[in-house]
Amino acid sequence: SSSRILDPVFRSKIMSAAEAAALIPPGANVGMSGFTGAGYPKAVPLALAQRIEAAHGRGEPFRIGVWTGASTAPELDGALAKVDGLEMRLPYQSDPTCRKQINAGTMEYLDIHLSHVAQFVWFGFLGQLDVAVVEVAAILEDGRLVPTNSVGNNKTWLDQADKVILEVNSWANLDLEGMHDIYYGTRLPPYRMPVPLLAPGDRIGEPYYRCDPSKVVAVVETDAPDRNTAFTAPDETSRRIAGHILEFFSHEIRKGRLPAGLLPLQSGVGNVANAVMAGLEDGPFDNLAAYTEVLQDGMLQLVRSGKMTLASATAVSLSPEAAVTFNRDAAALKKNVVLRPQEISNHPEVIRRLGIIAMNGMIEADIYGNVNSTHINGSSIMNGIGGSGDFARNAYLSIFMTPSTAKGGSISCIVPMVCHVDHTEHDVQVIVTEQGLADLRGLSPKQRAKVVIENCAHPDYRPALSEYFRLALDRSPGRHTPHLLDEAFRFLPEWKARAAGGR
Ligand code: 0RQ
Repeated sequence: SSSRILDPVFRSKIMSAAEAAALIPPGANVGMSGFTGAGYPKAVPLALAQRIEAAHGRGEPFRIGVWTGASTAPELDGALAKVDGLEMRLPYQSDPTCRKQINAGTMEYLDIHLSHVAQFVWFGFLGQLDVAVVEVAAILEDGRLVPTNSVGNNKTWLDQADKVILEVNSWANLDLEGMHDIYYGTRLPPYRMPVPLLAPGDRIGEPYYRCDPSKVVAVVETDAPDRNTAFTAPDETSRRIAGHILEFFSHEIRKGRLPAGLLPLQSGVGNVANAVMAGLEDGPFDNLAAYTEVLQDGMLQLVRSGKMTLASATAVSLSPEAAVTFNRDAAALKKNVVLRPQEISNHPEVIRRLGIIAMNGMIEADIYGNVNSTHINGSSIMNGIGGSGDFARNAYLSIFMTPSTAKGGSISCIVPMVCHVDHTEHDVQVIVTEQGLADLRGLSPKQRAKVVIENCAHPDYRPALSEYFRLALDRSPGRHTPHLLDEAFRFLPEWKARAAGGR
């Protein structure tokens, strides 16, 4: 694979992953590539984990801060968490070992909007970035870098870090060259200019990262596939949620509020999102486009079948099989797929201009339309807000979806009051469960409560929710958003346990 490292300056820095990891000191802030299971460094984090473990074995403290695009893979987050090497992690993550440590209070976690990360680093809000560890597909003669399957914050890491470690992964198809659009027009306030992107497929930057060669301290060669999680086939619940959404789209077209080819779609990851994509495959809508964060299996299928003509994202998030075929077919796919930095894929200005239809999963919603995407019982993190806030706040239509119950029906995902708010009632227009769809546009809080309970709550929980709402209407000191604060959380499992025990 050294044939992929054409610049002699970079060639002279080739070394092993262990030698490269030795250049990362304790306490460093390290910006790593990686967005979902795509484009993360495959070798240096593992070597660093070994180094940390050895240091801990000698009784020496060794932890680092890790900044990424979003979630990564077990070889990065998992490996570093298992050796207790993470002092601070940002932004979105979904690794089970990290989750355990964060919720035990032993790892700090900063969950910020994905579009904010790069600018926060440029603003100096997050402190100094010491090292960047970034995967690329090739280094050209003039030192420009060909990105792999995710862009994330890589441009910012390469620009901002004091030291740069590159991993050149020969698994990545060289045909990826030309798929990416790296925007170098960002300036800091007050000198910012409009982001000149008027359609999802517009290319406003360059296909390569730039990197000052004098900062490069190591180049490591790898040959390893991305590791994404597999999808299960859409189940009945997901298919019903997808069905309600597709019916809603048709209704909106009839009302003249959506064009026949819809508007550019954003869709989160997970089985419900994938079921919506599968539904679109068989649906009546053509010439679809996506302006989204991740390109998942269902969306790739829409591109392959010609139903979707353009998909813009910051990363691919494909099952292992789809990742292999995406890599294989990169030459053909780059006509229809653009990968961009996450501050552009999730840019509020662009999302507002293009009129995105945002579809995201959630943990729970309350009867007034506030949405919790991140917390269990108000205090434990599940994953993080990811890009859901970037899209929901600025979308043409902001849709949140969930099964009506969780944990085998023992928890209602429609509650009187969410125990943690990620998306306020002001940012949520549509709530969907397998029971039905609540269109909250133009409704007051009291009107919203009625439709959410009637259309979205599971029949087992509808009477209790209606009763809560009735009592709140009767007894709440204010009648705009009626609430009984000492009653609102009685849906929580703890409350139920207390109630069962005869409180
Ligand atoms: O846990 O598997 O242990 O049972 O939460 O829930 O129903 O499998 O749904 O995979 O779509 O995840 C909000 C977490 C939904 C996700 C969330 C439990 C449930 C299960 C997962 P188990 P499901 P999904 C842009 C968009 C934020 C980021 C985002 C997410 C687990 O969508 O992280 O939107 N979103 N990014 O049992 C207790 C409840 C529960 C509950 C669900 N009410 N109480 N547990 N669960 N509801 C894309 C990116 O940013 C990459």
